[in-house]
Amino acid sequence: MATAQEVNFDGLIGPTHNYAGLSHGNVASASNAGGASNPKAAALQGLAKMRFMTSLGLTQGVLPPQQRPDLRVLRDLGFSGSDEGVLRAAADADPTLLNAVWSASSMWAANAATVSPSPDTADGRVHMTPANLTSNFHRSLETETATRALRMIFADQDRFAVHDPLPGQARFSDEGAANHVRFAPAHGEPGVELFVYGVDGHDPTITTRRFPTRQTRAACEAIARLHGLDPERTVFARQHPDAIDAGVFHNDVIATANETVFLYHEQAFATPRSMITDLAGPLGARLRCVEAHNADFSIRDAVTSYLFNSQIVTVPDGSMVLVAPLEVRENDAVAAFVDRTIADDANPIARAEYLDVRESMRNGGGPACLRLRVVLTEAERAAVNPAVLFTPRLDRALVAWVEKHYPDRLSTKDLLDPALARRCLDALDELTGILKLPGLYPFQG
Ligand code: SUG
Repeated sequence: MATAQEVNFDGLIGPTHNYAGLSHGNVASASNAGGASNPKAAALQGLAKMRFMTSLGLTQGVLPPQQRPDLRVLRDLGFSGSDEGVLRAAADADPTLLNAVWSASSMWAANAATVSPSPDTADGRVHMTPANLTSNFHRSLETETATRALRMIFADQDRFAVHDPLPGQARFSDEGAANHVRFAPAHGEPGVELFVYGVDGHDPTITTRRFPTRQTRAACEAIARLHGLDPERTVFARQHPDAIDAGVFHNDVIATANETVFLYHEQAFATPRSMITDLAGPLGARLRCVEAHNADFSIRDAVTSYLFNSQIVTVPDGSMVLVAPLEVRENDAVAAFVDRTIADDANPIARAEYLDVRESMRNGGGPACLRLRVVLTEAERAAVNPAVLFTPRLDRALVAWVEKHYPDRLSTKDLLDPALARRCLDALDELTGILKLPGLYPFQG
């Protein structure tokens, strides 16, 4: 068996984390809009999560936050004058523009890119396509720096191919790994990649009524082509429109997998039976489906608890651990389902662990949203920029950096403060020294 492991790269939660209600169709984002956030607590929760994952014996990486606030964007939109004047004028014209340039949304690294590991690709390299995130303005602003960061971290072009994002147009709307699931008997073996989309331009009659779809089939097909995937081992499936209308804005809110274990809700997909048949083609009897039924808990419970946004990970003794948000334990029906799943020997999930990522959860981001999975062989891992791999030393450096720079309260009126804006950029300048990503940010150019 090839020795490869899944490395999770978590988005470091930036100093401007706030609740702006920017994501229509994301129930948590809408319901917490305008509330005060705690960026320091958020970042420390994120670091505690990374620390916990390494305590399981796993390798953990860090992805840097974005340049926020990004006043360049406001200037590109015609606001001019001093920084203070630009912030004020944007707020007067359209507060959502101001919110967008302060958003710390790049913390949800599952949306940074789609990743195909080397056993799956025609040229034997790890392929990544940064997501264009065209569905939401604030998220579309992440693409440029995310691409640059991935190219700096995975710089060895003999081992890694970081593509350009797909064209930034609705036809190719792409939200990255949040709508992509990889199965394999073991991480290092050839896998089967499942691409999940909300809308198909060739069949637009099946669509949502309430909330927007975010991922197109055309985007999924383009990524599969770019990554050189074997069509026999690539499956495309449509999200159930009713699920999206219930708040399942990404597939990772309703389904997840690890190796051959597939955990999903019966209402996740438009045609679940044919999808399972397609997956079972190459995976055969090894596929272990853990299907939650409406009788277990409703789709609403799935959205509020974020069970499916847990990370299922294989730990060094070969067993699997479900790393879930605390909200799962607080929902009796969902918690009972987890207990039944653990007790059932038909799947290898041996235990559940619960993490507090509440600051992120209030914007609709659970444990799995915060991470980008990258399966790497030992040689590939050795080629990654080592300064972004989480060690006790990096942990200490990042905790000290957060304690030094982060506000412990942020509300809408703070977004008009040019001094806070400058402080955030000073913090990011220091961060590129810690993570050895010199010149990452446009303001450093
Ligand atoms: O795109 N929320 C993000 C949450 C992304 C979660 N990621 C995954 N499911 N993989 C989004 O909707 C809210 C920002 C705000 O409202 O302030 C936000 O962007």
